Order: sequence, then C-alpha cells, then structure tokens
Amino acid sequence: MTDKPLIIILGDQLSHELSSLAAAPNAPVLMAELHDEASYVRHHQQKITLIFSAMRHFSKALKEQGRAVSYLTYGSDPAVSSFTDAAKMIIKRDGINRLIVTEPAEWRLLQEMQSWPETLGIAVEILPDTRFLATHQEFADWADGKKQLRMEFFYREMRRKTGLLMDGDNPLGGQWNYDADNRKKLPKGHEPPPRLQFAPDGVTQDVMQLVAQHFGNHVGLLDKFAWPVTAAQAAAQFEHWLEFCLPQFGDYQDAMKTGEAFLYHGLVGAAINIGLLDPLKVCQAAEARYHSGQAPLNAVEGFIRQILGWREFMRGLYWLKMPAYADSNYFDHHRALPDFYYSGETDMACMREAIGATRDYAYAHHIQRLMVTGNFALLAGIAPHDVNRWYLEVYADAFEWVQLPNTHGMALFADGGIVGSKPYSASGAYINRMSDHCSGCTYKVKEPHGDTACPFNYLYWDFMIRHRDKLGSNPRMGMVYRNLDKMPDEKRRGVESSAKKFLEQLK
Ligand code: FAD
Ligand code: DLZ
Repeated sequence: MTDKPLIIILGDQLSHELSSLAAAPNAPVLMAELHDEASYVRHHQQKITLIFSAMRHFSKALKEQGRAVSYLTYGSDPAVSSFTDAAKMIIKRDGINRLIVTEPAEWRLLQEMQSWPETLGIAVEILPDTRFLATHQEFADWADGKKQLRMEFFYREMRRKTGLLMDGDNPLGGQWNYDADNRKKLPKGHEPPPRLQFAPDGVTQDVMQLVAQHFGNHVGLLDKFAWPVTAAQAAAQFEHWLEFCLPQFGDYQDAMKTGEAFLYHGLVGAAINIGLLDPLKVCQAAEARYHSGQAPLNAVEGFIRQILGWREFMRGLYWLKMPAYADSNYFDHHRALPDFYYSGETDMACMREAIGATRDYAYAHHIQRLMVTGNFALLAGIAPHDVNRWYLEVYADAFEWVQLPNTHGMALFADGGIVGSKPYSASGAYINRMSDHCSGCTYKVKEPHGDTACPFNYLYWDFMIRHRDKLGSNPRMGMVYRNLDKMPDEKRRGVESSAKKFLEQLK
C-alpha cells in the first residue's frame, strides 16, 4: 500500500519548527477552523479572531514554502465541526492512511486523537511538542518521590539545563531569584511607554466579520483588536518591548494602574502559546540585554523565571495531574460566578479595571488575574469550575494546560496545595499598596467592615474564619491566624456579618 501521510496542525501549533512538520517534510497539511474548538467554551471574540487570523497567515506561509495545505475556513464544510470530523473527511477524500500530529496541548484533545486508530481505523503518530523546554518525562522524573513540588526548585533545574543566566554551576549575580525586587508601586504621574500595536490587516478584517457574525454574543469587544497575527509581527512587538519596557519590567511587575492595562508586561503569552514566538529564543534575547548592559538583572531574571520557571512548571503539573486535577475542590466552594465578571458593572474599582481590560483587550496582567479577579473568586467562594471556565474564555493566551494550573491551583488553591504552598489571598491593603485604584473607589479600603468598607477586607477575614480547619495548621498561615486570634470580638462579628450580607446579594 502506498504511504499517504497527512499532518494535522492545530490552532496553537503555528511554528515552522513544529515536530510534525520536521518529521514529514513532504507530507500535506490539514488546518481547520472548527465550530467545536471555537465554542467548547465561549472564547473572547478577540481570541477567536487571533487564532483564525494567525492560522490563515500560517497556512499561507506554509504554501509559499511549497507545502500542500488543505485549509477549511469556518463553516465551509457543514459536516466538519471537530478534529475527528476533519480527519474523517480528509482520510476519505484524499485516501490518507497515516496521520501525523504534534501532541495537542490539551488533555481532552489528546484523548480524542489517541482514539483515532480505533474509531477511524487509521495509524496515528503523535509526536512530542519540542517547543517546550522540559519533556513530560523530565518533569515526571524531577517530581518523582518529592513530597511537595515547588516551582523554585524546578526553575533552578531548568536554569542548569538551558544555561540561562548561569555562571558555571552558579546563578549569575549570586541569587537564583530576584522576586523581592519585583514589587514596586508605580510613582504618581508615571507614564508607561506606548506599546507597538497592529492595525488589523485584510485577513484579520475578514475574520473579524466572521467572528462578529457567528460569535458576536461571546464576551469581548473587537474594535480594540491589536494582537500580532504573524511571527514577524510578534517578533517586532517583542523587540519593541525589549527596547522600551524590559529595563523596568522587574521593578513594576506587580504594579497596577488605572487606565493602563499593559504597563511593562511583555504581551507575549498569546504569541508564545500559539507558536508565533519561541520561548527559548525569547529568554535568550532577554538574557542578551543583560549581558549588553541594556537591562538590569532583576528585570531579566524576573522575565526568564516566568517563562522558564512558571510556564514550564504549570505545563509539567498539568500533564502529571490530569484529568483528576480539574475536579478537585479543596474548599468545597459552590457559589455561582457573579454576572459582573462579564459585564464589568461593579463598584469595586480594581475589579472594574481588571474586567474592563479583559473585555477590551482579552488581556489582564498577572497581578490583576491573581490578586484581583482570582483573589475575589477565592475569598467569595466561587465554584472552581465556573472560575476556570471564565479564565479559559476571556484571555487571548488561555489554553487549558496553562490556564488550569494557574486558576485552579495558584489563584483558587482548589488543588489543596499542589501549585502553591498557601493561598494567594489578600485584603484591600495589598491592592492599595500595589495600585492607585483604591483612591477612586466607592468603597473605603481603610474600613474593615460595614456597608462602605472594601469587600476584600471583610471577605478576607471571613474566608480565614470559614476555612480554619483547612488552613490553620499550615505553617505559612501562622501569622494570619495569630492576627485573627487577636481580633476583638466586635470586629470579628462585624467582618462576619458584612461578608454574609455581601455574599447573599452577590449575583
Ligand atoms: P508577562 O508578565 O510579560 O510574562 C512573560 C511571560 O511569562 C508570559 O507571557 C507567560 O508566557 C509567562 N508567564 C508568566 N507568568 C506565568 C504563569 N503564572 N504561568 C505560566 N506562564 C507564565 N498564562 C497563560 O499563558 N495562559 C493562561 O491562560 C493564563 N491564565 C492565568 C490565570 C490566572 C488566574 C493567573 C493568575 C495567571 C494566568 N496566566 C496565564 C499567567 C500570566 O498571568 C500570563 O501568562 C501573563 O499575564 C501573560 O501576559 P504577558 O505576556 O504580558 O506576561
Ligand atoms: C482555541 C482554538 C479555537 C478558538 N479555534 C480553533 C480552531 O478552529 N481550529 C484549531 O485547530 N484550533 C483552534 N483553537 C485551538 C485549539 O483549541 C487548541 O489546539 C487546543 O486548545 C489545544 O491547546
């Protein structure tokens, strides 16, 4: 029988160095805009636009290189709404007898593709995704036998493996981690530099029309779409960031400012996750800026830690712990996600700001995701499934392998301590320290309870009271519970009754 292989490339596999492309240099490619992928959660309109436009650009680039590409635009074949439908159709149409894929990044799709030999009666070769810096086996070996998995120690292994920011066997500068130098508030009147943005080209404009027609009722606005949709655009945006933002990325990594969605952040998550930027090259480019004296170590290390450390660590945990991971609910939280996560209509200025950026740009930076929307969901006892779904819908960079450990583990502690050693919970004081939001807020950040008090204040203590059985013996929570024990009874009663009243009217 003649060998008739076909490569299937997914919407987050838009890299010319993809293992499937390298394995079969002459094989044709199938790419498909799929109803099931675009609607298994109600993705933000900008996210669908980004992925479809980047897919169209990538398929054009492949064709220009001489690849045969079958590209199914959205709805062009009514019988095709999933990867399985697409595979079935092309096997029949082109007499394909072998499928080649780079492993999908999400567990549900790996299950689907692993079933194809049985359900479609075809050989399927699933190749490792070599764009990640640690293999599944390396992560599993590192994790094996450890009581606790901590990012910091994995990150050190990754520094050693890649040689990034190393001085022989030691970390450059003598310290592995400069996190303590990443926590400055922005000075009053400080203006972050403007960002390089991309006006939608013809391809993107066509996709925007399609998205408005078919997904116009999904969250988000399209008019501010400015994401890079090709590798060249992503590289240009990253170069601009290296030049104008990296030097202050470290200092202001945790800061928040009203009206400034991006500050000094890289805006590279979406481009890396869909394959337009290579994570190792991005880290190497940042490291080069340190060696040439153009950026300080706390900035460069802070950035590299996010990609080499957190990004790889989250991916490793996801594959180690799925599928059970997604169903844990350590605090047994079941409250429905309030409507204002979609509408942005809330009097809490910090929440309004984070949700507004999310709606406008399919983006919010890490501290907004973790310490504002994530922190609120944790303290208010929102059901992890609801919160996970929201995060997967609303961010341009959201794919389950990275969204789930960040939301479920880091923000909600719903995994009971696999990602972090304690919940990232905070009262309004933290938000006030790191932002300018509280001065313009309806609520008073200095008031501990009562109708005008910042809800983060009483929800924080109410959360600690409700979950003492689960958190009280955690050594990292000792100070919190000592402070709770010193709290006068009257204040404690005020906190509990304000929290009860607030949560009862939360819809
Ligand atoms: P920068 O702040 O410039 O950081 C540079 C890069 O480091 C990011 O692009 C990303 O690739 C990596 N990075 C930073 N922090 C993390 C992290 N905690 N985990 C993994 N990679 C990290 N990141 C996603 O890529 N997809 C998600 O769906 C996602 N969901 C999140 C949900 C929650 C609740 C939280 C707290 C964090 C989430 N993150 C997610 C991590 C992080 O917030 C985003 O990667 C970052 O905000 C993207 O913006 P940026 O490119 O400007 O990042
Ligand atoms: C996220 C997404 C969307 C919205 N649409 C498509 C699509 O139509 N076709 C496709 O190949 N991929 C899409 N994706 C990305 C896939 O869902 C992605 O490959 C998985 O989430 C695995 O990470």
